[in-house]
Amino acid sequence: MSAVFCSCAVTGGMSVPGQSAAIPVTPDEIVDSAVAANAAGAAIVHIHVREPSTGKPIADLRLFEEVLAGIGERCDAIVQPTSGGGVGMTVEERARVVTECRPEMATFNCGSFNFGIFKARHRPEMAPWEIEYLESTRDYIFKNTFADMSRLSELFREAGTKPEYEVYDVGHVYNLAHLAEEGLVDFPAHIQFVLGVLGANAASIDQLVHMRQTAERVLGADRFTWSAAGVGYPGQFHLAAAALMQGGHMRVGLEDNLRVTGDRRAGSNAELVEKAIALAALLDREPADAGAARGLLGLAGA
Ligand code: KMH
Ligand code: ZN
Repeated sequence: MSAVFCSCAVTGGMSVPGQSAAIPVTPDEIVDSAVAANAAGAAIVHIHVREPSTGKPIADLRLFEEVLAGIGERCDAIVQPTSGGGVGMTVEERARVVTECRPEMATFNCGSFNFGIFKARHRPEMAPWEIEYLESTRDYIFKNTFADMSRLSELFREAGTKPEYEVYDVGHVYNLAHLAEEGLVDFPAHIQFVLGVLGANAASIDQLVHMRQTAERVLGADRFTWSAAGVGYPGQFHLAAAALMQGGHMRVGLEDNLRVTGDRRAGSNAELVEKAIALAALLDREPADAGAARGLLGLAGA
């Protein structure tokens, strides 16, 4: 059985708390949820922070420090903060968690694109700012220009942080190849194929295969590890299963999807991780703990 690691995207920056009461908001809630996800089998916990009083995604360094330290005290998960952030944040704000906290890993977004979350249902429990946040994405571009990516590459290197390259569409693979040509990528790299965002590629098996094969062709098959993250339901589990079948790793979590089954909303991140880990066992893949995942990723703490 080949080893597979599971990431859990715990809270997110492109969702609002009124979408589900299960989304953790305060630092304590985010820490508890991440620790429980790790206990359920997630080797990596992907972290955003939110303003505690409202749940609005923000890039506050003190909150990141509190959450990263809180998780580190209670489990040995690979704690992977975002450098993607959320609506309205500048790239400088987004990068500060990397430069100041120097995490062993962080996300690195591989291109600019429309990122629409305005189709999320308006629920009675949403505050006015949440509806505005969702609606504002009709006119929102997730900005990751070549200048941003070059600068971020340098900052990641200076911090000693391994990037997880977030690739949402096939053109982003070519952006990553360009960064490699410029000498800005350290190999082996780690790619997260994030499929299902409105504005980028679809969460379908054929697109995952196409993007993986393209990455193998332009970067070299033995030069990267990869994982798949499907946004929405059933995309999250369809892509986890497809990744398991193709030798990749998987990401689940409330950042990307709020349902465990078609008729049941998730009560926690741990529930989503449990389902992904069960799929791994059914498909003869051995779940890796954080230590084993560090080895697979070539992280220093392995
Ligand atoms: N929210 C996502 C679809 C990041 O945080 O850098 C992708 C993501 C990016 O997780
Ligand atoms: Zn994220």
